[in-house]
Amino acid sequence: MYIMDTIVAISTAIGEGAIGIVRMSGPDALSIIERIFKGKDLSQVVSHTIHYGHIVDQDEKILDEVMVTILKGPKTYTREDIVEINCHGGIVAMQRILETCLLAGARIAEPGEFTKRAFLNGRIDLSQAEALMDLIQAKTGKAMDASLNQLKGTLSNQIRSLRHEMLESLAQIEVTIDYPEYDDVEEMSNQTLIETSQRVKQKINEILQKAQNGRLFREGIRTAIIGKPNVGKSSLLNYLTGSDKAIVTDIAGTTRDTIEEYINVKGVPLHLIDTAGIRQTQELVEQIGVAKSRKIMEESDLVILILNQSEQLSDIDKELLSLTNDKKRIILLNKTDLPSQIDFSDVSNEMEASEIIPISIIKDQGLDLLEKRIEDLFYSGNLESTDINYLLNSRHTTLLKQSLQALDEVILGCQSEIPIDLVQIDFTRAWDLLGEITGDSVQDELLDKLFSQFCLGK
Ligand SMILES: Nc1nc2c(ncn2[C@@H]2O[C@H](COP(=O)(O)OP(=O)(O)OP(=O)(O)O)[C@@H](O)[C@H]2O)c(=O)[nH]1
Ligand SMILES: [Mg+2]
Repeated sequence: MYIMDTIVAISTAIGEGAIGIVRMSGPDALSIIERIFKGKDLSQVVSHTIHYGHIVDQDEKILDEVMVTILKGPKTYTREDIVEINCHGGIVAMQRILETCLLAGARIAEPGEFTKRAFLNGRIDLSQAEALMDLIQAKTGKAMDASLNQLKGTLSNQIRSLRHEMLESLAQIEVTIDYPEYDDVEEMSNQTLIETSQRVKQKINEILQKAQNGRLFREGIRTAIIGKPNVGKSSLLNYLTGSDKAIVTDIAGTTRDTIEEYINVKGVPLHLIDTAGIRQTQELVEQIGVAKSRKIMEESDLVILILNQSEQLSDIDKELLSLTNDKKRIILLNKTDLPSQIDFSDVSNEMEASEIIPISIIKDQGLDLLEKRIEDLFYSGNLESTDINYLLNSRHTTLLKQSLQALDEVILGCQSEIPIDLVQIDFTRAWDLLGEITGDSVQDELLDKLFSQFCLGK
C-alpha cells in the first residue's frame, strides 16, 4: 500500500443540488473530521456508519448541518480511510466545508486522484479505472451498461488470460533452452512461439472486432439520410434534432454539404448525417455534394432512404433502392399528406413491404414508427452485434494493434530462422503491450495523464 497524504474534494456535481458530498481520503481523514465535527465522538464509532452533527470552523462557528459517513480502510474505494461529509448542496456551503478541511490539514485532490489511489492500492486495475471514467461521462443508458461490464473486468480477464498463455510459452522455451538434450530445441521453440502467437493474434482480432461494435456506443451509429432532392431529408434532420439547423426549401438541391448531428432516439445514440439530394447535375458544387452523399451512404451503419410518395419513382430512387439493398436501412415514404403517385411494382425485388414506413413530416405523422423501428433494430441486435462488453477506448485499440504487429514479427522471425532469443524479444514486447491495457506494466507518466482526465472528486 502506498503511503500518501490526505486529499479532499467536492465529489458531487457543482450546482444547486439538494445534497452535496465533500470527500476526504488518506491517513488523516479521521483525525481531521474529529477536529471539525460537533456531535458524537467520531473516534469511537464503528466503520461504515453514518452520523448526524455539525461542521464547525476554527472559531467553533457552525457552518452546516451534516451527515458524516466514516469508512475505515482497507474496505473502501481507495483502500484508505475515507470520510464523506453529506451537506446541503449549495455551492457556498460546500466550498466552506472544503476550506475547513483544507485548513485542518487536507490537500485539495487533483482530478481523478481518488481513482488513481484506488488503482495504486490495487483496488481496481487500469481498464476498470478507464471504464469508470467512461461511466462518469457515459451519455446513454446502453453505454453505461457497457462501461459497467468493463468495470467488472471482462476485458481485463481476457487480456490476463492471453498474457498467461504467452508466459507459459515463454517458460516452456526457457526450459528447452536450459536443458538442450535434444537437437531440435530451436525447432520446438519456434513451433511453440508460432502457435501461441497465432492463437493470441486471433483472440486480439476478435476483441478488436467487437470493439468496433462497442465503439458505436460512444460515437453513435452512423446514420445517413439519403434520397433524391426535395424528398424531405433536411426536414427529417430538423424534426429528429428538434432544431432548424438544416435549411429547408422547396428548391431541389438546397442542401449542398453534409450536416451532422448527434442525437439520442429512445436511448440509441445516432450520429445523424443529412446529405445533398442525389441527382445528375452539371453544377460543380452540387456534383461534389452528390459524390459525398454517395460515399457517406456506403460508409454508414444505417441508411434512412426517403422516397416521395406524391411522385412517381425516378431512376435515381430505383438506383438508391438497389444500392442500399444489402445495407441496414429504413425506407421512409414521405409526404403522405399529398395524393399518392408512387408505384412499387418495378422494384419489388429491391425491397420488402415491411421495410417501408409511411410518414408525413409536415403533419407529424408516422415518425413515432420510425423511432420505434430504430429502437427495434438496435435492441434486437440487428444494427450490430449485441456483445458490447468491450467498449475499448483508443488507447486500448492502439496497444492491441501494436501487439499484433509485434506478434507478426515473432512469426516472421521464427519462419526466417532468426535466433530464438531475438524472436523472444518481440514476443515479450507483445506481452508488455498487452499488460499496459490492464496496467500490469505501465509508466508513471501515462498514469498521470490518464487520471487527470477524471472529474475532480472521483
Ligand atoms: N407536403 C409535404 N411537404 C413536405 C413534407 N416534408 C417536407 N416537405 C417539404 O418538401 C420540401 C423539401 O424539403 P427538404 O427537407 O428541404 O428536402 P431535402 O430532401 O433536404 O432536399 P435537398 O436538400 O434539396 O436534397 C420543403 O418545401 C418541405 O417543406 C411532408 O411531409 N409533406
Ligand atoms: Mg436538404
